[in-house]
Amino acid sequence: MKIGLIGLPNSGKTTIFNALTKMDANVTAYSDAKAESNVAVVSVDDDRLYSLTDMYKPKKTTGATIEMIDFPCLKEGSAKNGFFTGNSTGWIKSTDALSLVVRNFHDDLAGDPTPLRDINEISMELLLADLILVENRLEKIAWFQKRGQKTNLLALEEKSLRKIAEHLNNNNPIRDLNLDEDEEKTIRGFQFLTKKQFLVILNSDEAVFGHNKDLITRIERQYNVIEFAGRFEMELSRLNEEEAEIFMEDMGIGKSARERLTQFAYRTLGYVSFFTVGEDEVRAWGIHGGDTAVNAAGAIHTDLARGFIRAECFTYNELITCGSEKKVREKGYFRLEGKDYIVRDGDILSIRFSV
Ligand SMILES: Nc1nc2c(ncn2[C@@H]2O[C@H](COP(=O)(O)OP(=O)(O)OP(=O)(O)O)[C@@H](O)[C@H]2O)c(=O)[nH]1
Ligand SMILES: [Mg+2]
Repeated sequence: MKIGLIGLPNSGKTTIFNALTKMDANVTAYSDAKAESNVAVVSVDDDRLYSLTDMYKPKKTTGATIEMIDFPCLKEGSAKNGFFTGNSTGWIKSTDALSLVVRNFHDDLAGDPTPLRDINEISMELLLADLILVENRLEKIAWFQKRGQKTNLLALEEKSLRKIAEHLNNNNPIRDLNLDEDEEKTIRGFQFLTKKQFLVILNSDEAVFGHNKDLITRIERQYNVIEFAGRFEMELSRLNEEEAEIFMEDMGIGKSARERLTQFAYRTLGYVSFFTVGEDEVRAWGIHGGDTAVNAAGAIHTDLARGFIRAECFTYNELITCGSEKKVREKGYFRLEGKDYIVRDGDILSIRFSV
């Protein structure tokens, strides 16, 4: 899973990136238009990994991961000015979800926070970027058709794009539009920005953190939202765990920024984790809810998907109830599943394959 942090200049994207990744990327009071993207992988906390590690005593334990990308600032009017066609485009397009960091603290230059206005502004930028893409493509299709290229595929693409254009013109993101399978197929290559899942991170000043219920309720009418005290949480991420816990308790923060974001992202993006276990490694893997055994195999390695024969499977809960893998077999919980088996959260898989 790849999540891109976007937001207006000085909204605290890099601060939050640092809090999440324990990195030390440059945080500045003034936006640097030439700044590069910061990229890091964060692991998803999962208590089940502790029990599995106890049981298998592997050489290493690896959590499921989420890749975080901190984009340089997004300037007003950036869709028109080509922000989404610049260096960042590839990165932004490759993400599964965009997380919009919204300033909810006073800034000497920009003044008091205007979170609702900021959310609206960026949403509009994203809609506009998609709309430009749609319109350019529609023009091109018209050009092809004028020259006698009239395939069914082109006609279907045109129909889908017109539907999308209308939807965008009514200020609605593409992720809310119902498209049938064929329509989905024709537009997949565009990687529209408003088709991506969208999470709002309200970045509150430590003084007001936890006191923004009304604001959060209003944002929630349209978006998934989570509140962080970015600057405070960046400081926390530099302390050792015990020290951090004391400060977190004081602030009424139950879990670390990383834990909250990864769990929130998992939930709202509909991800599930399965496990692979053994003496070498115990590992959690994140896949989309609804993914099949062969998708799961592919998450581990493309060879496993290509040569997939079957998946041997039992569940984490069965293992814990039985106390050992041997007992799981004795009790008959051990299953063999084919390609189309829908993997569930907590499945422990072993892929049989041949290439
Ligand atoms: N009070 C307060 N200030 C914050 C918070 N988060 C960030 N800041 C301050 O806001 C300024 C900008 O923070 P950055 O993290 O660099 O913001 P950014 O969105 O990455 O900025 P650009 O990449 O330049 O657009 C810095 O001076 C931060 O210390 C916060 O939660 N509370
Ligand atoms: Mg930054």
